[in-house]
Amino acid sequence: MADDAPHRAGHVAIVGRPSVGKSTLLNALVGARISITSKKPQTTRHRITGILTEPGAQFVFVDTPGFQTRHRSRLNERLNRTVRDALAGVDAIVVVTDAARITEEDRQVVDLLPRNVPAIAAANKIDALADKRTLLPRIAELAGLRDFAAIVPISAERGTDLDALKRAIAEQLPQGPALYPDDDVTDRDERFLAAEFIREKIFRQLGDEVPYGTAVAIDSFDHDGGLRRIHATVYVDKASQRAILVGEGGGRMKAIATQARQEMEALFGGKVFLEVWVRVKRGWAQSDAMLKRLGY
Ligand SMILES: Nc1nc2c(ncn2[C@@H]2O[C@H](COP(=O)(O)OP(=O)(O)OP(=O)(O)O)[C@@H](O)[C@H]2O)c(=O)[nH]1
Ligand SMILES: [Mg+2]
Repeated sequence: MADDAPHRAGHVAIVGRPSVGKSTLLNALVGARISITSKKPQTTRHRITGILTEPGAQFVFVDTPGFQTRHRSRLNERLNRTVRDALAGVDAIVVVTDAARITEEDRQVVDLLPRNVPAIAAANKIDALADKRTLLPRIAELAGLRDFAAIVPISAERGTDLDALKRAIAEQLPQGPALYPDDDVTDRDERFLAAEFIREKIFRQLGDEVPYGTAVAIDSFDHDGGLRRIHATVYVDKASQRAILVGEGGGRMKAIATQARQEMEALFGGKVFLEVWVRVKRGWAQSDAMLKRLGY
């Protein structure tokens, strides 16, 4: 952008089916690990903003849960509603897909988007393509789904062509002053981020079943000089999940808590004391009261 170009600022929703790399992209764009990521689908359960301030523009990116249509549960209905709500009032939308294939779920996500908001397609994970020539038919396929303002192949993990993506987004943002102070990176507080880091380590360290049966609540978060004292509870659905999560002699939970604490200390910039309890709460994912308490 030329020096005399008008300043732009706006909200940009990042949407897509589960596991395409939305949260990895948010973190790469913002340059900080604020949104948790893992190989497992539906890692993200909340709307999270990541703020990027550049000389000519401020981007307020909104990460969302993977929109999914296959498994029905009360939690999934809420996740999908979170995606729909996040789309309201944004200035632009980035639809993330996997550069290797366009699926029926991708089509359903595109169909969900408001017509009057400009959308940009980001075909992610180009680093994983064995043959780059397969990109062209994918781009043609994407172009058939909607009148995208731009289609940009990227690798969120490697940071490839994120500048091109940012330029394409900036063109769609309204002119106006910054919306947040220029050193803000997210609208979420440390309490929220602490719970998310615990959930990330559970998603990364455990097999397929247990992570989906868990939710994390922060019971207390106190400042004691430079030390943060955090007490958290991990809710699980069944006693068998509790046993797996706690591990022999409490070893598994200890490892999860240690990794989560290190992540918190890096982001918060200070020492953390973390104590985590595991409690069985049958049917928490089907209970409106519990879901509300957990912030879903
Ligand atoms: N090879 C490759 N892998 C990537 C890239 N971006 C993300 N991934 C991987 O894809 C997996 C899913 O990434 P996430 O960022 O958690 O995906 P998401 O779309 O936020 O997933 P949900 O929140 O579950 O919907 C992780 O294992 C990432 O490391 C990329 O550019 N290349
Ligand atoms: Mg995510």
